[in-house]
Amino acid sequence: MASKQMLVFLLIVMACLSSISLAKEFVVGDQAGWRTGFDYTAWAEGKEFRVGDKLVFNYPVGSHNVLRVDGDSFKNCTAPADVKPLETGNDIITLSSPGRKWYICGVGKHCQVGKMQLAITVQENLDFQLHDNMAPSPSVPGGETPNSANGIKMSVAQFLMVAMAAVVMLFMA
Ligand SMILES: [Cu+2]
Repeated sequence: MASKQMLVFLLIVMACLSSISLAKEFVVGDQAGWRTGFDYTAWAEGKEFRVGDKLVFNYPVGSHNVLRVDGDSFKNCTAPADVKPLETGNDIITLSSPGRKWYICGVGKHCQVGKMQLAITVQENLDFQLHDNMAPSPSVPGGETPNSANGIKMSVAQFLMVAMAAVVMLFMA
């Protein structure tokens, strides 16, 4: 029955599409963007960051930059020499591992005085991660993905849905 197989195919496609939309994009500071005098601690409060989500830093090119640092550098507002700043004005960082993450601006005294500091905690993505190498890595304008953890992700519900579709397909055959 071609139409039944088509239905199963559509179910699988839907499951894949909905899994893609699971990854969230956080625009740091929302409309304010990445600037001095904004409370990024308050901004991050209550937000759930998960592996696979993205941080977007928006700012006028040349005014600021983004440095990924460790906890000590964050506290002291120091930029280690080996940290390459992101400076496109639209820096996108894919959160590729769980744990505490720190970002500061390395321009002038923007960190010390302007409080351009963002600390977040990234939580493990509880979803199944399948076929890590099958998905083409998405292009990341202006940013670099530290580790390529971009794969097709499926939630438990979606996995069950696909499994059910497979069972249905078996019965239809
Ligand atoms: Cu700055």
